[in-house]
Amino acid sequence: MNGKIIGGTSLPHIPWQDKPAGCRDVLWRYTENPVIRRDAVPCANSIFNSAAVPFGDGFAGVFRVDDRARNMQLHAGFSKDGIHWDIQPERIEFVRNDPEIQPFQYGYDPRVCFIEDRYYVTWCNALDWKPTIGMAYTFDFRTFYQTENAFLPFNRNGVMFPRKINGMYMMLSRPSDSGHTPFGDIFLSQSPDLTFWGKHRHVMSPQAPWESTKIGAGPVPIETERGWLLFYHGVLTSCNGFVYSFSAVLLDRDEPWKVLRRGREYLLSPQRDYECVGDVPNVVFPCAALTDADTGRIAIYYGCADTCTSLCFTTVDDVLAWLDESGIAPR
Ligand code: BMA
Repeated sequence: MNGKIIGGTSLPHIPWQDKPAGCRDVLWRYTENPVIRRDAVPCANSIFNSAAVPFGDGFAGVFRVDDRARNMQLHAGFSKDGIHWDIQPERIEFVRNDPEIQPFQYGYDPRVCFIEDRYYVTWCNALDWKPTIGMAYTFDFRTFYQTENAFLPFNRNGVMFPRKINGMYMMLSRPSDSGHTPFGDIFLSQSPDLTFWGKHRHVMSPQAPWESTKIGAGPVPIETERGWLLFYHGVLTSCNGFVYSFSAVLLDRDEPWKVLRRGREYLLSPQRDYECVGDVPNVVFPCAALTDADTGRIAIYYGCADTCTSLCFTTVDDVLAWLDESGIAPR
């Protein structure tokens, strides 16, 4: 049995291409990848690991732009079709209503999650130059209000759920170290107010070889009749360094720290030139997924080789059927 998307809206203008004839993969790439080139903004060295959401009658997003001094910055952007983007040339200047919140030092790997009446941004934020999960909200992608960091350093890949579950806001994250962390599990934390986070739960650890070094949540989880569908990245350490791929897992709808079924294999790994060659070779890193509740279509934005941004497609039914057929039950 497959599942309908719950709580999602119709998105008839979702970026989309049908699955190519003869393709046996669950997930297929946009033929015109990459959709955002590394130099789409004058100051940019690279634009990757970025998040897009439906906004008005088009789309908006928060983009990781590493500048030519190699500062890691966040920029807002807008698009009519989700494919051609107008990324602001200036970085986001966060408004801090509380002066005790530390001024922005760096930011990377943003996610954007619409909850109730606004868009929340989570990203890897510096607290005294040590990475943790920063938070902000916006109504219009013009003014961003920074709030307290969710966690202490060191942490990365903070990904919120799009609604309260059993009265609590929930966020996935991956506790880490100060460098290119050689370990990492996905954990879940809960909050009554988006400021104080606790009731921490372990969700999952690396299991298969493709993800054996570390794993981290990707786009905001998609609610389906059968559970929360989460795409997540996994890292293998090869003799030539890290290889980032991604797969999917189904989490319990009411207790989302419980894994119902997870992929045995990756769904996408770095195989195209633009995924294998760049500032950091062999990286595909998903940070956002658009969904159309009417058709179950999913469009995933993923960073490629820490250099540019691409799109790939699948459907809720395709991924759930794949998890049923070849996935692993929790042990
Ligand atoms: C991670 C993050 C990501 C990056 C990946 C591969 O630690 O920095 O932004 O894509 O490494 O370099």
